[in-house]
Amino acid sequence: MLLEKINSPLDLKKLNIEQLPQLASEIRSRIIEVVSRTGGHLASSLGAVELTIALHYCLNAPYDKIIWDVGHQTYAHKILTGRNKDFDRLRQAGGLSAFLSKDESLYDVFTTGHSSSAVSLALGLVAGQRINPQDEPFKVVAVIGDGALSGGLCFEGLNNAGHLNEDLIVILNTNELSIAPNVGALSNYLNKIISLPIYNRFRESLENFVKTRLPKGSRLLKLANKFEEGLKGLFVPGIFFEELGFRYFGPFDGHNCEILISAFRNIFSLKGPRLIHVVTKKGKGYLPAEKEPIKFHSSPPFEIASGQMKKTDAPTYTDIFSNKLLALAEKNQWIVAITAAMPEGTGLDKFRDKYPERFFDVGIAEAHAVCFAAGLAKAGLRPVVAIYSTFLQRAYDQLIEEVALQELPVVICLDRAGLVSADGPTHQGIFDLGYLGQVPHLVVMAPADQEELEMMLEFALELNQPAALRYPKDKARDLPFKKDILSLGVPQVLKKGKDAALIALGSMVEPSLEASEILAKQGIDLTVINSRFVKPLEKKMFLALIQDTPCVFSIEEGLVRGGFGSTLAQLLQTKIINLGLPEDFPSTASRQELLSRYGLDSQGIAQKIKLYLKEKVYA
Ligand SMILES: Cc1ncc(C[n+]2csc(CCOP(=O)(O)OP(=O)(O)O)c2C)c(N)n1
Repeated sequence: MLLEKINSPLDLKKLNIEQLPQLASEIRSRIIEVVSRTGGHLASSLGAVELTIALHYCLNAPYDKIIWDVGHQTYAHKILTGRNKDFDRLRQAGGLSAFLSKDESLYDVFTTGHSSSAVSLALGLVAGQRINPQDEPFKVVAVIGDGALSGGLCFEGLNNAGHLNEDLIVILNTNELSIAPNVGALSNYLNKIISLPIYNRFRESLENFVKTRLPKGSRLLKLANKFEEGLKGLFVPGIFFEELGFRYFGPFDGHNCEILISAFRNIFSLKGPRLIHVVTKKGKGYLPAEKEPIKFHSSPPFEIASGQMKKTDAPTYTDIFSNKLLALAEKNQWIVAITAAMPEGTGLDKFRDKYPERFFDVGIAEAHAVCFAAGLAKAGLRPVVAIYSTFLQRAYDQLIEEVALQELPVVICLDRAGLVSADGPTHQGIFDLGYLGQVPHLVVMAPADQEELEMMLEFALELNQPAALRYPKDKARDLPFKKDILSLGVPQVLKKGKDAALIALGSMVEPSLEASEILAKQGIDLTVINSRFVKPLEKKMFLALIQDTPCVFSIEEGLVRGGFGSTLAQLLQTKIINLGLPEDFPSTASRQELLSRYGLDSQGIAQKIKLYLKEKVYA
């Protein structure tokens, strides 16, 4: 076994190039074995094994910096940079992070998880190095996928890099897929390049001819140079990147270490912005993932022999949203659905299959998704943008300026709101209550269970104003209380008690009801209120509900600071003890572990309330 001897990229460099295919195969087996138990981003990581080996073989990391976009393709990077032993505990509490973490390894330059930022980060490092030079300059390589390239941020970085003319190296790893099939004009363009590598050979011959055969300084050379430029436009595959100011190299076979290493050695020694295009296969080396790369993009645990995934059949909130939207779309032909590259994750795949002409996958372009939805709404449609809470952060400005300010009836459905399992700090949906709570004209709701989710989606689509609803990545609950008809800003009282009132939001309704049962056994009698709305809130109604209660608590699955409870306290001008999350980035763990860590499960809630009522201590 070669892998056993490798504890750092220095050990990797002791191998000769002929040994690298065997190492790649050992790394693949290790990745498949671990991810089959832990779940994780299998297909992208399998696709990037040789690329990772070649990069570490040619660079001097961590001195040289590799900036991986997103970080979901970095399992081989983790294994080669001293984390092979810990790799068994991938995505577990106290184990290795799902993406990259600056706190985990010196080889992870930034903590990342959101797409399309690598070029900007890398360019900042290069420009920074120019102003603050080191004794020995370090190389900076950004590794991006064709999916990342559909994000505007990536273009902004490339545009700026060409202009600054810095020594930046970008590796573009194309595999025709984002999570779902990659979309957009640029994706078509890249596919054309891949299918016609002859162009590149033509370009090389042309360059060689111009440089070697024509006398320096001659008119003929000048003419030929002009001619070469003109011809490039016709024949050079990466003309798009060349026009942006990059030298384009490729496409190279991204699964051939020898080719990659020879190309990297040559190209890394050049100057200026360079883009190296490598072509890989998602899921490479594991047949089930090669066949179904979308399913294996981020997979739950699976059986290695069959590729069968170990999934529970219980419907999730995503499933409930997905089915309800279909039912509503059947009755209302103006409903259209938009995703930013996550049709499966958001549950919009069913809508896509049934109403392809009313469905839009805009690529990893959240800002555009929300802006585009505003345009659709202005044209008389009822757009539903389904998006993960954490990724809506990318589109905050568009939500304010293009949706709310225009008072357009766009419905935003925030999946993965609250604490999320395994993906770690970059993917927590814990900021939305704060940032949505600030937006004028926006109605914000959080369902307590699946029936309420259905009611809220229907309600949002009937409103003639912007609306958002948030729900967690979890099994859908079916709580046994009869739901009142939804009315703007109006809460529902679920249980009356005399000792304290607990105003719960969305996912916190169930553990609050359970906590009230725990406390009832200890002689504490709680009122439990399901707020349903984050905003607007019917002030008089809330005041009436809590007027006879000596103590009031709020609870939310989000940051307390600037969140639901603190806003409620401000609105009611009364003291409310706010339970929720501290101002922090929750580290990797399962959702249940995180809820318990922050006292947001039934036991934790009961304990906190009891402590406060008995000793006036807020812990
Ligand atoms: C801002 C943002 N939106 C969505 C995602 C979810 N996401 C993670 S990886 C990925 C696809 C990336 O595709 P690509 O860059 O081509 O890499 P590949 O997986 O194909 O190697 C997406 C959409 C994300 N991480 N960040």
